[in-house]
Amino acid sequence: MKTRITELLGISYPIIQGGMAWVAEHHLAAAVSEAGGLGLIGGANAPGEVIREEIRRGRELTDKPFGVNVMLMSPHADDVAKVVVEEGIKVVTTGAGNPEKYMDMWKAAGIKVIPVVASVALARRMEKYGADAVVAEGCESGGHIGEQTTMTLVPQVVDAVEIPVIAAGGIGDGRGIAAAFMLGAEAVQIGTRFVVSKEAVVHENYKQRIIKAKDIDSAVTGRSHGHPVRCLRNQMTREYAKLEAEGKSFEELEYLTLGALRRAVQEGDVAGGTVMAGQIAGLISKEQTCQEMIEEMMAQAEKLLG
Ligand code: TUI
Repeated sequence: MKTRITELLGISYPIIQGGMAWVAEHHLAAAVSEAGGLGLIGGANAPGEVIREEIRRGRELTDKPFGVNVMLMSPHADDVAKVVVEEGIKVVTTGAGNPEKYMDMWKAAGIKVIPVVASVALARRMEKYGADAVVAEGCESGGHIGEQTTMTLVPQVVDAVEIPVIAAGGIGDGRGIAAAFMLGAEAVQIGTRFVVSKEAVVHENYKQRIIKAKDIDSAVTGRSHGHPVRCLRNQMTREYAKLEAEGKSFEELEYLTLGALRRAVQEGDVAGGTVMAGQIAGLISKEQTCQEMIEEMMAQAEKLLG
């Protein structure tokens, strides 16, 4: 399946891995790139020097290129934006904001820039500013989300821009990939399924929580403050929702969740921590290597697309 995205990124399969906070570290990024997709190191809230080290460790595991996701709400976004240039990274995706102020610097360094967008307006703006492609991410995704679903967002973005579109949100198997292609996407971004990959350095409790999840197990918190985040329902989401309903400030709620994602991913506290995952968690039933996942998904998608 050759598309403008496989050509642009020099990858064998039109699959990129989501830049998931705490999960998308160098082992996962290297494994996805080795398997023929594009792996990504998630900048999340980490300082620039931590990401520099992650990039260098990733390079010890693979000769294939991988990218970095710059999380624009991070207090360290400026530093991470510079580190990717200094380290010679060739593909950057961005999330949770507008990356305009970094675009000239990245383009001058020959970096392919692929902003994640949740609206047609931002997709158009990114094209105008020189983006090479966009990821159109629907609210089926885990983590920080927009309002549009993948089914509605992807075709509207495809019609609005000339650059290639990568679909994200709710895609976890070959049927999802085929559906995304029918909507006009030229690649997909997959997050939740890769969390349960053998190579992901994620606590077994977190992986099992995703594997056991049912269709309706996720909840969105933070809508009242304009920062909606999708996670699997637990003691943390219930407490957050209760305090949000009581009108607690964004700052007070941030304090509650500080460190909660790391606690879930690294220590396995899936009751009191934050378990970010998309709605497709209900479909995911087993741990596999990244290569097994990618080959299985591509075989199914190719059969469906004929
Ligand atoms: O960025 C994501 N997903 C994320 S980031 C993240 S780390 C985090 N943790 C706790 C709270 C907040 C963040 C976890 N998951 N996806 C890409 C994405 N970007 N989805 C939606 C957007 C988005 C939303 C609004 C992008 C731009 C935007 O508006 C920008 C503007 O200025 O118009």
